[in-house]
Amino acid sequence: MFRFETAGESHGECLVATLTGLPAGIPIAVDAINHELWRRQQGYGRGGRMKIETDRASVVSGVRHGHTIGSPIAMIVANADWKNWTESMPVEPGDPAKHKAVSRPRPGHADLAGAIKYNLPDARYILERASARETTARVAVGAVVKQFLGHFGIEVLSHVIAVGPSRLDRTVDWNELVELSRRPEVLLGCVDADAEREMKLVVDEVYRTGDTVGGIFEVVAHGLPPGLGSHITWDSRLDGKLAQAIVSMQAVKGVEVGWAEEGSKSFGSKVQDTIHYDREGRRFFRGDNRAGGLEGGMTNGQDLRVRGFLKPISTLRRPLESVDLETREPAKAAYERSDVCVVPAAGVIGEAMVAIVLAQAMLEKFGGDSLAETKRNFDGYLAQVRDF
Ligand code: EPS
Repeated sequence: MFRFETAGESHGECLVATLTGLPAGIPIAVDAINHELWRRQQGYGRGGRMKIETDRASVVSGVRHGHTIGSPIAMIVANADWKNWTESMPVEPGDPAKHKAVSRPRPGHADLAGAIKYNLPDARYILERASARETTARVAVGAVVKQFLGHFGIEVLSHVIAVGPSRLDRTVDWNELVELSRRPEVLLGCVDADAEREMKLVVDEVYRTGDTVGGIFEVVAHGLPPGLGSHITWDSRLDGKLAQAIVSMQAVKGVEVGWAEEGSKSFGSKVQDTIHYDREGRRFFRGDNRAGGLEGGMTNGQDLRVRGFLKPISTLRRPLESVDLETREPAKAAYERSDVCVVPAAGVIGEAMVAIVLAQAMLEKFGGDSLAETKRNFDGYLAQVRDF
């Protein structure tokens, strides 16, 4: 069975990822993993931590001589900041005077709910794991999985649609996303230069005012066969799995598949994608893609389009009202440092999550212990689809 797990604290020694169930024989380039980690670190609005870290994956299991061997893949990404935290977060008891306890929980963060739930008076133990630093490990897993999907002609990319109130109001096509992904510098991850300039002004304003800002990213998967996922049970529907994957991301409060919000305000005749047939190419196609590539919980062969809605990050330079856990007196929430805008990075994390869900769906449908076996099953299915 295909599954992955992550471990690690934001200021601990390292982040850890394990990935089990990928077939043997998939060529894996570590450079490609590191490139995805680099992409996650980019974007206008990042905080001081990104200047400390240059995330790089060390693959310690499951890949030998440049390809997967079927055994669990394990990866480690070292935290460069760890050297500054060895006395504050030692594994041994250490000196309590040097621990950096957090007693003023941040509104919007996991701090308070987690401290109560785990019965820990120091919210440090909660925020260390709740931090979006954890997504480094998800992106490493996603980068491996993308290399698997690439063998089936499936690619996954993202872009930013909105930063706060500033929004790009047009559909973006696949080629624009490919071009965007090749830019050597990432500003706000928007394909449109004018819209990106507006978004930058919003980020400048929140820098000035000590605030933070959220936004919307869109993940697009290209080259999918029809029929991944299923309509038959609630938990085999691909839209539900994608929704969980996206909303599981730190700060994401909502998800949209295709035209969800627009569709809810419109009429059936304006929303459904009409069906057509190309006799020469022997394939069905749609008049539009408002369904976002999913109908009845299954891919329909169009590009998959999933959006994530990010609330603003909860660590504010001008902290909000909170309560001190020790004294129970009103106090300003804790602040160390923070990003003010992470929407482009969230897009990269969203790509990883979508790639993981798609790989799981591919392996459920096509199985295979080796890439050759999975490919044979996949090609057989494509031939069946052509002959349908
Ligand atoms: C992050 C690393 C963290 C934060 C951010 C994301 O590093 P630090 O806490 O040392 O500044 O910058 O995490 C949060 C937004 C959060 O709320 O904890 C990263 O690697 O993406």
